[in-house]
Amino acid sequence: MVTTETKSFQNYIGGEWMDAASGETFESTSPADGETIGVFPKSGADDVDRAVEAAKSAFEEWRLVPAPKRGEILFQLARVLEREKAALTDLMTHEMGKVKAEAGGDVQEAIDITYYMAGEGRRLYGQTTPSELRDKWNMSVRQPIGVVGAITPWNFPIAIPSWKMIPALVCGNTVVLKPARDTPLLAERFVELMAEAGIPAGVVNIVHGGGGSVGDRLVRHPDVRVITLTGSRETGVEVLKAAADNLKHVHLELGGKNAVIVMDDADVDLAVEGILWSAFGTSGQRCTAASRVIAHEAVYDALQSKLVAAAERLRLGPGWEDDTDVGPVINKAAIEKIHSYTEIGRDEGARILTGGEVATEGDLAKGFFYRPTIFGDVDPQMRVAQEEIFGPATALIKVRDFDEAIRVSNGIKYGLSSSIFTRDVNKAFRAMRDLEAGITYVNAGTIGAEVHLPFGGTKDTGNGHREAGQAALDVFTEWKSIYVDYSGRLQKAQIDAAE
Ligand code: UN1
Repeated sequence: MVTTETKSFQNYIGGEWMDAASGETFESTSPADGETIGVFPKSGADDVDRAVEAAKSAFEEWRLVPAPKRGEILFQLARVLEREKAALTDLMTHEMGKVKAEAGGDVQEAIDITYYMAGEGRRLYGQTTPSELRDKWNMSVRQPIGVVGAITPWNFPIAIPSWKMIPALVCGNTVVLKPARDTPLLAERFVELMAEAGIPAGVVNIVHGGGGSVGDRLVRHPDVRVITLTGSRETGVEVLKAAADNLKHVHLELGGKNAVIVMDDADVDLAVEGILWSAFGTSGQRCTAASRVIAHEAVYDALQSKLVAAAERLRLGPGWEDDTDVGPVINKAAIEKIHSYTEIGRDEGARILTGGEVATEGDLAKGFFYRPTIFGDVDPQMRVAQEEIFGPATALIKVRDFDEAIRVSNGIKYGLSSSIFTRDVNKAFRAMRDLEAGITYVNAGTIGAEVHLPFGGTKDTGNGHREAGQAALDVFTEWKSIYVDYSGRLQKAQIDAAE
């Protein structure tokens, strides 16, 4: 699939493909073997301004296209994505690095949300409600907001742009997408397919480049009314501050430090499978990854030995090979950060039960491979138990009872995903109530959110919004309340009593 000769790609603005105004470029390379995937425009403020202008003028027409018609175009997009699933999956194993099954899942999430939101074109329900006065009609309707700036990460290079763009579009907004610099080709392909499916010129625009230039201008541009970002907590805070002067709507999806709780009555083998999948799937590069395991003391030793043995059986390799369990991490900075946490954990007194090193044998030396790492004897306050590592590493914490497990699980600044393995229905329901997180799994790991439920977190994971499901509509629409008086006289609410 990926070309042997380096291909150049462009921004898509107002229905036209074009280079950055500066003519500068950057390369996308594979984290698995360093292969060059393509050359992309390194854009700046001028390019963003042009894209926002295109999106702003396209909004005037797109907002008037009947929502069911917008939905029909999205149904077509879903079919195009299905047709391209295998190609996008293969490209993802090369450009982002995740393994084939997970890359297919990433594309499938985009297909799922596209079908789901396309159907929303025939719903987008508002409310009607009686008036307190006679001969008066009250209703509320959702209205599009305008230009949406979508800033997306590399870890779900198709799924996350889809969660942001597709609901924005069905609601009648237009979009400027700034994809992650590590996965520009996947984003570019996605936008190409959107154009093929019939999304009109200017309704979707893509501007490649860095956060400091493209992202910052998007966030500050007065004509961008909504910013939706998935990224780090630090970036989220910066974006929120930068958007404050223009009182923009800001939707933030930030970090996680998610825990799996394993109680003394749990099916330990099932828990091991769930932890392995949640901690080392996508090489731990999910905001929903299980980077902590909180085990009841009665099962701690058994869980630890089974988990370590299972982690050591995982095969590292390029994502496109069928027998690979764990792919590379995204880039050099990532592998350095992950390894620095191994050092931090060691210094803090955690035991490195397995992993803790860069994998370099054979062809692995060409990419950024880190051995699945398990820290043992971890104290809940250690940095490896508090900070997001975003790599294949998880910290084992021993607790005495259920209450302590909940306390430790909640004892972090983030609140994205959470999980408990137990056969006790009472404990399961208490956990569902008391875990401070946007997502709780019972007898499953911390990953695997489905697109028709709200996705997002509490505390420092975000700013109170959710994407996916019906909740996403609240990010991309503004409520309007409409009162129609057909009495033929002036009636005053709160003052005139209806007889
Ligand atoms: C993310 O890591 O940013 O539940 C999103 C999951 C996926 C989405 C993860 N469906 O892990």
